[in-house]
Amino acid sequence: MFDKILIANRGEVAVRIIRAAHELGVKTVVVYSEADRDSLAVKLSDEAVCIGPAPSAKSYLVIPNIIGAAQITGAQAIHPGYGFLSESAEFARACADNDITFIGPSPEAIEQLGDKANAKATMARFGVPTVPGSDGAVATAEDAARFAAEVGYPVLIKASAGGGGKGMRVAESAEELEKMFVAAKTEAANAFGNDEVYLEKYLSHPRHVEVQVLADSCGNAMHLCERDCSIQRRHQKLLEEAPSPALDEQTRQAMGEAALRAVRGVGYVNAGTIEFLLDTDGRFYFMEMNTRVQVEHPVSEMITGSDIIKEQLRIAAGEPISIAHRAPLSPGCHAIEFRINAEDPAKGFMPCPGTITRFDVPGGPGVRVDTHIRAGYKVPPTYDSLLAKLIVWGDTRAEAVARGKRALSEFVIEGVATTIPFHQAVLENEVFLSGEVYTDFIETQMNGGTL
Ligand code: MV4
Repeated sequence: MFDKILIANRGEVAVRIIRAAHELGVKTVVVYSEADRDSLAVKLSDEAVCIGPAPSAKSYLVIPNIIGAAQITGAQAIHPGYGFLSESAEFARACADNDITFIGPSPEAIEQLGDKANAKATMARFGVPTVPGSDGAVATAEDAARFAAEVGYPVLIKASAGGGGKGMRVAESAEELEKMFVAAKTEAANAFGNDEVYLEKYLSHPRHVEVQVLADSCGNAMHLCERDCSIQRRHQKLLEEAPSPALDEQTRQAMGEAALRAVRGVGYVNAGTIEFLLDTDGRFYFMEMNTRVQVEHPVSEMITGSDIIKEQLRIAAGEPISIAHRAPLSPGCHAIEFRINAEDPAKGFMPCPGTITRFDVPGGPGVRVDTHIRAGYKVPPTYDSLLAKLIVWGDTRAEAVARGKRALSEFVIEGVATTIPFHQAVLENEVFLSGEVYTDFIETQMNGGTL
């Protein structure tokens, strides 16, 4: 195991990684911007290095500053967390070039899976189900029209460099296709500097179900069941649960096996997530693979009794996954994560930076709070608005829901508006309680989130 690692992140995930490292007897260095000087991560870490001013383009995204901080402190490995440089092949390569272990997959894997058209074509070769479409980039509007005629309208044009919903266009008919093709290409060029697009049959009312995977360099690959992340607004997830209320045991097993074919096929090592769309007939299709640890990883930890961050450290150190002997895992309980953001649901989830004057966290059985916030904390306007993740679990979904209601009512945050009232409304919603949630749930069942 490493003696010392550096954490190239901030907020709750920096704290989460420090805790895992300390439990493994690994010392930590955290890098921080001037805005995060008084953060909990800086307080809990053995060492801390300031790497620049508040804007992330001048601190958390500056590769030479982070590599330099690792070198001067003697950190042997870097955990990138999520966001920032976590899916930068360039950063993973810079680590390798400086004899620092990147706690994540290889730069080649990040590159290969970061290109969505390529990732999809690769997965299809390994027998992972994919949405019918172009299975690779489409160069011209004529080619697009040919694929669209084959699979039938409506179709979705997606950017190869996209992901998370950016650069997508729906074409309802042949008449619309050329216009949407050009629009998607233009948007992709502007957003990503890469105008490559591919085409898929558009699925109506899908669910977003993703499988957490772990693979080590000793030949073990396993999955930690699935998460249902259908409750999103404008591609921002707000509530995630595990297992998915939409899967029967047979589909769960088939999805897990498909995820493992993907992992073994690409020779993937470390933690990752295979995203699937689940259609209304219970068929699932590969969407994207995320090559980082995700915000919602705790729900998988709670239903499988695992520690994904510790496993990431073991894997990066060349050790086997400690729970490999328990595979295949099945869900041991039901967990729900609520993202508590400094956002005002009444104002279209507008970010609300400001000073937290009171912060009383819930506790008791089946409750976990991952946060970097304390009373008196000033939420900077510079970064994402995630204040805390409330994770609850119980033997059944109903028990997890009851715990969620109880814990949300105990949670007191004053000084800024938060998403707590939104989550309380979700837990009273009959459609949510029935488990029939689709990616348009907030729009169609919750008035867009405006309470
Ligand atoms: C789709 C789709 C319907 N049909 N693909 C959105 C994010 C990106 N990763 C893929 N996305 C979608 N792809 C086909 N063929 C609908 C979506 C989609 C969506 C997916 C997951 C979660 C929320 C979503 C919200 C809108 C659209």
